[in-house]
Amino acid sequence: MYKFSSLRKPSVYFILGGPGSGKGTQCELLSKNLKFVHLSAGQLLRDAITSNSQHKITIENCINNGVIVPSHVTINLLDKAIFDNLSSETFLIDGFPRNYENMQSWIELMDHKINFKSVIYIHCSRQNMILRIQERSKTSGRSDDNLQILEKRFITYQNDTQKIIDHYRNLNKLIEIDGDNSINIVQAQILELLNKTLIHS
Ligand code: UP5
Ligand code: MG
Repeated sequence: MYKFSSLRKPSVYFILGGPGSGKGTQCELLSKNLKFVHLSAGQLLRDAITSNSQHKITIENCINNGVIVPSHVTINLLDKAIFDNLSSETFLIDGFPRNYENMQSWIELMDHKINFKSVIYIHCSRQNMILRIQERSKTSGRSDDNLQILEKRFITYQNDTQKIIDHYRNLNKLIEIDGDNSINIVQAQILELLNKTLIHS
């Protein structure tokens, strides 16, 4: 049973950007500053591997090849994470949708249940993204934090995810942020632009 049926639909922002652009870092800060709930699609998939989900092998293969997990798997995890969590009305979905299949399936399965707000796009130079992932790889324990898989993640990002970013830009639903700045400056820019869009919405 849909828990929000008699209440307002949960609001959703998508956060997109390349590997290491700062999506997770900024979402964590936003969740503290604005009391939004941060849902990292990538982390939900990594958790599904750890908990031996029926899709474990599929997810592992995709992550270790830098390609995108079939939409029904990711959307099922996101759906549960949103509707099992009644602590907030606003969710930041980090790292999704990454391709047209993700976006179309989301529209089909989820759009009627949520209130889509906009996409926060953190753009960042490739050089900075590589440096950050290299640094993070020392402690992250992530199987995809190595140069070989990182290259594949960049290819997927360029071939698939950039088109989704362009799509939302054309719809005038994209909040663009310069992710090459320091963590605090990036956060301040996001907060400023979110405030503007909230005032005008
Ligand atoms: N850092 C962050 N911001 C900084 C700044 N402004 N200045 C200096 N340093 C900064 O940041 C990375 C590192 O940089 C951190 O050490 C941070 O301190 C520092 P982080 O915030 O973690 O960057 P993020 O953009 O979140 O990078 P991440 O590697 O998580 O992005 P990816 O998009 O590559 O990874 P994700 O976890 O989203 O997906 C992993 C894989 O899961 C995908 O490749 C794919 O196979 C699969 N996936 C799907 O199939 N479908 C999905 O919907 C989602 C994922
Ligand atoms: Mg992340």
